Amino acid sequence: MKSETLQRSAAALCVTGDVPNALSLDLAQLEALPHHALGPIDIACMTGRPVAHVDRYAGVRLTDVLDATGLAQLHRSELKRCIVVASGRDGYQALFSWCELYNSPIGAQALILFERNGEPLDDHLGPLALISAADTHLGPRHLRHLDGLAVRRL
Ligand SMILES: Nc1nc2c(c(=O)[nH]1)N[C@H]1C(S)=C(S)[C@@H](COP(=O)(O)O)O[C@H]1N2
Ligand SMILES: [Mo]
Repeated sequence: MKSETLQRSAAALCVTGDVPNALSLDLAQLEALPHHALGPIDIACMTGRPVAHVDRYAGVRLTDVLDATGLAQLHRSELKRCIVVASGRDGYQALFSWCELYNSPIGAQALILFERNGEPLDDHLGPLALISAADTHLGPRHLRHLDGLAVRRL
């Protein structure tokens, strides 16, 4: 088996924290969720430094993955106090609030990515990455090597 194939099949995303059912999803389980695509987009750091131009990204909604943990069973008063911490293999973190994901235009464009221009993500980005494509500067929440989501109720 080629190493890229091996890495793709081993890709796992753990969803933990204050959720009714913690999950670990492999790539096949993620790919079974409804697919969403976006692009073309320009990714830039907060400083304005250009990072990348991407014609097409595809993946699944962060909210669809969170819903698979039964998150919606929490009472609304608790959900409004939840944040979602996405982490990369290097410890880099990107944060979302439940309100922005479920009650703002951010949610529809917050994707867990596994495909760029019709191909698996390259070694710099993946196997899994995350983007919040409705942000002003896309760099900070364009998280490479996504490996975990943790829900924290404040
Ligand atoms: N895993 C991970 N993803 C990350 C970062 C990081 O340090 N680690 N930095 C973020 C920031 S602030 C920017 S601007 C871009 C930089 O992209 P590059 O590392 O491809 O230049 O990646 C984002 N995603
Ligand atoms: Mo950045």
